[in-house]
Amino acid sequence: MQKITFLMTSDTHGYWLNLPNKPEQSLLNTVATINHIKENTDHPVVSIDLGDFIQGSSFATYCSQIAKDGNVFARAINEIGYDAQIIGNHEFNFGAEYRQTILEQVNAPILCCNIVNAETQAPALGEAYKILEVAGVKIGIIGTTTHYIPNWELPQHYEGLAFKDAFETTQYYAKILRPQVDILVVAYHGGYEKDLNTWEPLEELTGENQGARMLQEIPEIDVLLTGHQHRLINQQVGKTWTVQPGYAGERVATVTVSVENGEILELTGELHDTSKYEDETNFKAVIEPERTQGEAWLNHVLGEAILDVPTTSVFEARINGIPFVELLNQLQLSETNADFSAVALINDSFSKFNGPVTNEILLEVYPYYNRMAKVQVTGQDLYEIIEFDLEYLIVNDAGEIEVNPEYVYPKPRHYNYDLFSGVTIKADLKQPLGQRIQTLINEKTQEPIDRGEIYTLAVSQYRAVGGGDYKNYTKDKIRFISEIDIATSLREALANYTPEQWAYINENYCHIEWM
Ligand SMILES: [Mn+2]
Repeated sequence: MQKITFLMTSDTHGYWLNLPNKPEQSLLNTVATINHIKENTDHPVVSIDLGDFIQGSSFATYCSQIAKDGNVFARAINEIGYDAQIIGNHEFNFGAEYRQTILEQVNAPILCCNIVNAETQAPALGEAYKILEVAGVKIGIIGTTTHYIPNWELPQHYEGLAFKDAFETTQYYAKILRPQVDILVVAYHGGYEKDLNTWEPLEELTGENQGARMLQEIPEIDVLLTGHQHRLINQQVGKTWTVQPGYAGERVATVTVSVENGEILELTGELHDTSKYEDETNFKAVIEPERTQGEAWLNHVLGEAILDVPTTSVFEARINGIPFVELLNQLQLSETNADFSAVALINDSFSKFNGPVTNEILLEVYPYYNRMAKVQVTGQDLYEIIEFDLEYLIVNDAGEIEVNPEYVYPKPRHYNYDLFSGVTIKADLKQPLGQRIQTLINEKTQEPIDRGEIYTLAVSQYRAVGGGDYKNYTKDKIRFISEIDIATSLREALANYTPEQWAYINENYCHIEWM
């Protein structure tokens, strides 16, 4: 009998300096965990990273936007010594040149079966699969990426590429590989669209996540590695073992397969908590000099924000408005000249954007790279967009407003709720979904929004291309996309805003009335 352990990381998101909300921990702990597992395993270990490894942390933003060099991520990946690298959706965020330069520096084979050259239909970012022979055992690894990327990404970031259905392409290669290998591994940068015990859908079945369907309909798979949703999953489903190791290196997943004469005898999996392991190898040296340079840049003070913080509760800020969000809306309005603006309050760090603001604080409060878009909509579109937006909120039996549980589980999606400016919304959340707007008032004219009229609305590029599954945002409605991104625009405000501009925001941040 031979044992093989598949070790996997996913969605590490460049957290080499410290983890979100865990300043004492970083990917150095993840590396220590990987080393510990390898040293304490007396049979072969095959290591796979599932992608989303160059974007997310403020350090990753420093590398892409300031140093304009992501070589540090390739160096780190190479030093860890993976056997395969998979592509995540966030690998597309900073454009083709940045992405390709990093991928070319990665030693491990890049596996991606379903992102293809639009003309030739051949895999464009690496090989579709790889067959390894380890201790006499034949292992097939298929790499797959969620094909939903065009629903989030700027078109110029995937020019010349086509995204084939992840499920269908994986199924196609699984049938080809199965007769050739003893163990078939699918490494899928995507998650599960259904509950793995009840098979109840967990979300609208858009194709973003197809892991459950792979488990149900591709029996050829022995090990299904997943990511993208940042969930902690470790279980057997039928004959397949499947795992997902969370976010930012918080867990390392292992799946151990016992095989004899080509037959699989046993599968077991584990999620290893990385907070328990300290780096003793001075891996830190591998990420120098970027680490030190990045820290210096992150600690630089950009200017002073004179913003009121009427609440530190992110829930209250979302339902009543907050000056920080008004600042984002005002920046989008001045950049695009749109009639109205909508933007999400991404996380609960907004109260830090007050007083002296460093690059670190700015990127904690606004961590994404997003440009600003102007979209042309009818008044009817605006009604439908805001009705869909309001589905984020429900009223419980006690008559209190709360977050719709569908936006909390399985993946928190609070970033899909936008707050508006330039239009005053009067809404009654006790009415059925889709019928909650009582009136929409154009703040410029004080007239109601006319359903037949044409308006312009400023939103993030993510929203404009369809992010968040708002049906009314389609690419044909985009009239303008800014050159600068929202974080850069925030930096300019910190440098240039007058006391009058700050005061205006502090007085005019509320645009919603609950009935
Ligand atoms: Mn991710």
